[in-house]
Amino acid sequence: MDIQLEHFDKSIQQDISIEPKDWMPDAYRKTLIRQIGQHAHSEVVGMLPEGNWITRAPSLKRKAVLLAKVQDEAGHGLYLYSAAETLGADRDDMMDKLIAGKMKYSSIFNYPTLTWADVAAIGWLVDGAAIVNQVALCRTSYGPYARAMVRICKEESFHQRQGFEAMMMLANGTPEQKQMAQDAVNRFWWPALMMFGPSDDHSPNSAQSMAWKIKRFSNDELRQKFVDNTVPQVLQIGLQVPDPDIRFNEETGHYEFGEINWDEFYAVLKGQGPCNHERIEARRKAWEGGKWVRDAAAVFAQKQARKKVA
Ligand code: FAQ
Repeated sequence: MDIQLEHFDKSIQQDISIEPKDWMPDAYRKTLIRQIGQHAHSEVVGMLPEGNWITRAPSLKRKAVLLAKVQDEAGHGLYLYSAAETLGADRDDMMDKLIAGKMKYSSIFNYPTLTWADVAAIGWLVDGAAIVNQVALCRTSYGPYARAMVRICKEESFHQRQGFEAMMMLANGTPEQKQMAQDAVNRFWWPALMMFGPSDDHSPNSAQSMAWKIKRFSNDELRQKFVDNTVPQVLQIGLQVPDPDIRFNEETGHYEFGEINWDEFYAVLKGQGPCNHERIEARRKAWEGGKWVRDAAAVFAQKQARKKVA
């Protein structure tokens, strides 16, 4: 066996993290660029549905919290683009691919935020789902990705708590507010379950990613963990899970849940979700509109580098 491959396999087996300068199989590098790139795009596209409510937040406190949260998501995008760059990915190329529809981002951000309760639902359910996935990624085999996840998870837990608190306030408010909260849960529950990806028997990348310890748990395992964590929270604030099949199984200690609408999931992935076009258009405008800033920053960096040499 090739000595480099043998060393890589041994590191994976022994849980020694793979670092940017280490030799790694091309397919491992490619998978990581795909996953980290998609993850970075999700963080940045994910700013759009909530950003939509910054000017309409119901109080100064909610506005300040939302502003901080949306800024955090931009920061997460930056760590993740940097992590992808350590693998040789080029940021301009990743952006071009996102805008051309050649790179994915999380399906969840193709749904609109129709009311303030939807913003609470994103914090609570979407960040809640993201944390379940990302806590597992803190032990992913590629060092820079794992380290980025540690910091991101700390911030995501604040996001989840603020979303839960905002939703709890609505659920305990007037009958109209409670209904608004329930409607938001109805809209976001199933798309949040879809965030974990296709079921294990339809997930083409899982087996190899698990073998490389990029993924530590399967899509279905993480989805189940999210359901088990979240159903009691829904019930605690007096709302209902919009799934007639939800039921606690005393024997397994897990909640059983109904069938996900996979046709909807794949349609969203193909660009047919309610906001796919709008999201990509917003990113295209921001990318093109920000060109002069990137150009100016590049010239400044060159000048600074020349000064150092001189
Ligand atoms: N949406 O074989 P698998 C956040 C794709 S962060 C779109 O199972 P894999 C923070 C998948 O890429 C949310 N595409 O793939 C926040 C693959 O595409 P391919 C993002 C999806 O990679 C909160 C194909 O389907 N988090 O929310 C989705 O082994 C609030 C086949 O799937 C991450 O990205 C989907 N839901 O497992 C921000 C976490 N699911 O091969 C703002 C890191 C699957 O055609 C506000 N990523 N696909 O290129 C992962 O853990 C994995 O990539 C999975 C998918 C689990 C998402």
